[in-house]
Amino acid sequence: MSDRFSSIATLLDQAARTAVAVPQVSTQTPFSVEDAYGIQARSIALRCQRGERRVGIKLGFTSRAKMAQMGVDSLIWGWLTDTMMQEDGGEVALNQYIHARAEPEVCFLTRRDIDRPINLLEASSYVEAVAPAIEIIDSRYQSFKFTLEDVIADNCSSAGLVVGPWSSRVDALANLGVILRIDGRVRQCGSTAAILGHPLRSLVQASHALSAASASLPAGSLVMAGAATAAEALSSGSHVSATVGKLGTASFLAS
Ligand code: OOG
Ligand code: MG
Repeated sequence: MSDRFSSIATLLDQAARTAVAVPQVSTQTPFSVEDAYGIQARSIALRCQRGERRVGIKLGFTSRAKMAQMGVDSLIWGWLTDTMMQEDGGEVALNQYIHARAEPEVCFLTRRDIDRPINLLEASSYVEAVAPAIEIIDSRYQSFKFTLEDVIADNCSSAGLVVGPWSSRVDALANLGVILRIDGRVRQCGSTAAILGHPLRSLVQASHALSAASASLPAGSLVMAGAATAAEALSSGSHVSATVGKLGTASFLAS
């Protein structure tokens, strides 16, 4: 990787570690989507060198609500690491983030290695369990503004995740109501059908993205399917919950 891209990876990694935003990069130094994934890989390698462990991947922009909110209309993916995981029902300190937002998601726990492109018919056989989840996103760019290339380089704003109770009801995922509440008030609502028509399609897309990147995901990994609604900004003292139909609720207290 060129020095130029490697220094962008270091810049973004540092912004995440110090919780200090940086200006958008692609406006100064244009780069391609392929380069952006290279920068992302480099920044994840920096995390792993510090002892972080990959626990899965996340999909982004799998719903129209998210595409419209951020003005980006291509599916993206990034890595999740162990230090991003937050306890369900616990406290999440906001000072580790720059300008964190929360969004309601569905999380898959994989049953088999994902090491080739899979199709929708076989997707459920790759799932051990599903859970309602909240993704905490935190763009490392000032004002949460980015291009497609910028956000991919920034590991797709991955910052935290709260995974609710696991269930084996993979067959019940179609068209479940999704509600994001802050302090008990409904702030966003939608349906699991907003996620590419069915959240299992995110798993299919994940397998294709991994294979295009010559990467694979071991059994026992997490796959976040992408938000069904727009994200909401967080402030300390807020109690945040996401309910996904009969799958139940994931929650945390922002402190
Ligand atoms: C990019 C991440 C998008 C989703 O679920 O669509 C995403 C962002 O909005 O900052 O995580
Ligand atoms: Mg998300």
